[in-house]
Amino acid sequence: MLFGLFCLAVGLSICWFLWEKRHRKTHAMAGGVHKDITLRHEQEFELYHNALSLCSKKVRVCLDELGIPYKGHHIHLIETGYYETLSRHFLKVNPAGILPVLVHNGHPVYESHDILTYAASHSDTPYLLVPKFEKAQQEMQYWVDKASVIGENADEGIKISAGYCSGMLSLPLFAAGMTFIPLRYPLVGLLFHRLKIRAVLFTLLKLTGLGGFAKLNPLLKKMAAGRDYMHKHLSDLEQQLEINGAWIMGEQFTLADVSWLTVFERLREADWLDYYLRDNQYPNISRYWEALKSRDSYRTAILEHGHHSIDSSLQLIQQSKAADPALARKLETCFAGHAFSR
Ligand SMILES: N[C@@H](CCC(=O)N[C@@H](CS)C(=O)NCC(=O)O)C(=O)O
Repeated sequence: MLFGLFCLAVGLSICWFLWEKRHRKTHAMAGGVHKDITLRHEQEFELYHNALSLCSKKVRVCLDELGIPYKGHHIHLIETGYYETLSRHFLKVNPAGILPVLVHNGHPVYESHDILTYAASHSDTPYLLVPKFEKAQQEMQYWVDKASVIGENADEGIKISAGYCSGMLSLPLFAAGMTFIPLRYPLVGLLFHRLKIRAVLFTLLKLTGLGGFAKLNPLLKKMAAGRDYMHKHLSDLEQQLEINGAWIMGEQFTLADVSWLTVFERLREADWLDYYLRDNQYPNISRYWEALKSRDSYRTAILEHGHHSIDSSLQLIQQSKAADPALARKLETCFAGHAFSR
């Protein structure tokens, strides 16, 4: 009898899994607008985004700076609650299962750096966030890319992008945040995530917590590489600001500044800002970060979209470091120089 029930439960679970798998097909999507796809929509612009997601923040700041009104759809990531990005309803919006997605007149636009360019070209005021001349546009694009998450190879990405480094530096934040998420939620990712390595990572972080993470050398090494390469990107930015003054491209606030704003915001919420800005190591960047925070878009697109998971994770990191100064030291010094010695 018991064996019969067990077999029935296993059979039903397999049927459920196969049925769900058929309805949750995921695959990569190219960046830019997809005119061949039309989604249900109510407004000219709609944005699928998440409070914590760095790439979502970038697009929210961009839309607010451009004065483009949009209808927002908040979609959970595992970091803020559960894998809503792997739900059937969201996979219809983006089969890649990632955020953000801008929908313009029903057509989805993928990849945040492409969304910025697309949105800026649909603003009522031409050249609001983009310089007029082609050479300056190319230079701006270099700085946009340097703060973006392009491609899916993080080990290579950190060498060219501060955006990728901030992803690596987020590992302690994610480890802290997973404390508040039940184990069954990351397990869903093991079943349905296109990029299994991400689901494995979050399951592992759930199992280890922040304390356990600090003992996992392979992950610490990755974080340390991101931490050290970030210095290289910040030195480049410091030099650019020294020459150009107020913003990356000089007098004009551009898509490059939009992109870097979210990199610094991630450093703030993952408790790395003091490490990078202490002792006035980067005086121009310190001044620049203050100027970024004083923009209206920082309030409307970042602060007003706060989420309790971000605050609780940051609080937990700060409390853990205060209670165990060795942990703070380890995060700041482990595998120092390793990234450059390979
Ligand atoms: N290159 C993409 C990266 C998008 C991306 O990785 N988004 C993250 C949030 S910042 C995501 O949706 N992750 C969901 C997951 O991996 O499960 C872009 O710039 O839009």
